[in-house]
Amino acid sequence: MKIGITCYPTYGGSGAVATELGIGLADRGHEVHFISYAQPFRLSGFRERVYFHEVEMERYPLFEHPHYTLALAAAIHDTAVRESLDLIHVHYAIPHATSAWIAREMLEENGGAPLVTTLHGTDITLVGLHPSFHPITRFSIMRSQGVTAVSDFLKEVTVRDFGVPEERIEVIPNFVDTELFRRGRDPCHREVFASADEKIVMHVSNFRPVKRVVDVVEVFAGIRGEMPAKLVMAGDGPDRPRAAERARQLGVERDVVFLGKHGAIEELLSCADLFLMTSDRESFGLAALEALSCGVPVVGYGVGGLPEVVPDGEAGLLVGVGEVGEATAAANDLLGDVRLWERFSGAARAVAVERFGRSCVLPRYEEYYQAVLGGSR
Ligand code: GMT
Repeated sequence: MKIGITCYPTYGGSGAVATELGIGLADRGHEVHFISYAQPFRLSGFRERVYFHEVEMERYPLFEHPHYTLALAAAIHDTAVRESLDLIHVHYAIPHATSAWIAREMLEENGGAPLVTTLHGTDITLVGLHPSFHPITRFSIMRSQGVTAVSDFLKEVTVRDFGVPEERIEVIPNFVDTELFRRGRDPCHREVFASADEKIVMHVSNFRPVKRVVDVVEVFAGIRGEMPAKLVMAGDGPDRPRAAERARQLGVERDVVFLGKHGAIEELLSCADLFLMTSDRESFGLAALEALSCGVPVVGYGVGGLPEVVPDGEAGLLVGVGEVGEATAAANDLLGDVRLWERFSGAARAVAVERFGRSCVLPRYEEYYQAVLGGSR
């Protein structure tokens, strides 16, 4: 198949999944055309059958705001015609599904490649819910020939809040490259962050308010009170200064490293002892899955789709939102008991390999594409 993929190219789960999907499809013989305003952050080096089309943005003094939605529609249309795309797959509904719908309307005369929209999270649970965006988000979803959601939770919320018929949404979970994300890989930077007797606690996110990164620091301070440990914070975003300030207030700033955005998270996760995810909403939690794949148990808030990814009491321990004390106790239990940690670590890896491995999930997309192309969706 010739597949066009549109996603956000910046650091974030939806862009990561879309890119890994495109790479995986190309490895399986498909031709993949990424269409976005910048090269997706996980797309590096030359890859056979993978192409990138940058969306051109015309600047004109009359336009106070750049018209990305239109520019993207034009780029999708252009790519679909030039490359004879069989299918267009957009990740994150806003504005990608709308741009792709416009492109398809223009394509009618050229045969019209069907559109698949994958819902990822805040496109449904936050941004799309805003009254000004709700109707156009629903419209764009309904006009997609195929719709997938990354978790049962996200499907349920889409049915409930957007009135999309249940049978229109296929749940295809996110996946992880379990060969890349694995324990003990080389290089691994354990000794850079911690001495042999110290535990490494890790958090990876875009530091937006939804991630509650101050809670991460508070849980870590509770761990640090019990044992030698370091907290590695990877990523960047608006709440980083608040997290740094909280670390200072709690007297743990010397044990907390803020790395900023990092292009090779697998080199960090592969030597972590515990992953913290304290989001107040999370439709899936890709970073948690990548941690599991590295045999790193997860402690976090059991909201949204996270319990579908992290089996509570098996590969991680999940508590209620804002229950910092409970999360701290859970983290200390896991880190303070080697046997328990090893059991959880083994289960974490098994969950990632058996349920969310690339080779399990990629064929589901291929089958779904075939169903959409065959008109049975
Ligand atoms: O929805 C967002 O906040 C952005 C999005 C992204 O691009 O990172 O994250 C969502 O999609 C990820 C990939 O499917 C999921 O792992 C995240 O759980 C989800 N974020 C939220 O639901 C907050």
